[in-house]
Amino acid sequence: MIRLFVGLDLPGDLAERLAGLTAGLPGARRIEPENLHLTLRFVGEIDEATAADLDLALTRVEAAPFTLTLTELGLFGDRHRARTLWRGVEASPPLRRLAGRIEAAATRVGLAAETRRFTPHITLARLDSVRPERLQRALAVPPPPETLAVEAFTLFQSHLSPHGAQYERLVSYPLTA
Ligand code: 3AM
Repeated sequence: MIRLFVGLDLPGDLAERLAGLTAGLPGARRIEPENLHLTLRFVGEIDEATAADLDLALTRVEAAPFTLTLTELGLFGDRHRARTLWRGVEASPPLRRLAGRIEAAATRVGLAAETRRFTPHITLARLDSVRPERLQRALAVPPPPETLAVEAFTLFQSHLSPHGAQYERLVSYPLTA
């Protein structure tokens, strides 16, 4: 079995700048720059044969390159405990289209359809049950504008460990005009 997800890789300089946004935040366990990514489709544990089918289906996904705009900082969690700090990404039509085609590829190879709404984001830090109000001041400052030129998407393997997950880039699928 192999634990996979499909996402967008980030150029190293952008990843470094994004990682810098969470420096010094209370209770934040920062995601290392080399692990930063945007998840397009979480796959989870699948067998090697299905992984090979998924790889083939992903090579057949067609989409033109596009540019993404990064947006605000935000939190997942609830009113009492923030769990995840992220930088938002504009859910533009080309991004939704690409995610939709990847979803179609995933269901074609027999994976269960994703039922949750697509909320594109780049997770910057996991939070150890921080009260959201402790982060309000940091979140109120708009982060410097950033864009991301999307010229490929990536199949990642997620390696879980007590020290946090490591994400290995397995295959890059170029977008072509
Ligand atoms: O890209 P982010 O960091 O938001 O939380 C996991 C991570 O999200 C998420 O998939 C990304 C790559 O591991 N993830 C982990 N388990 C998941 C699950 N069961 C999941 N997403 C949906 N369902």
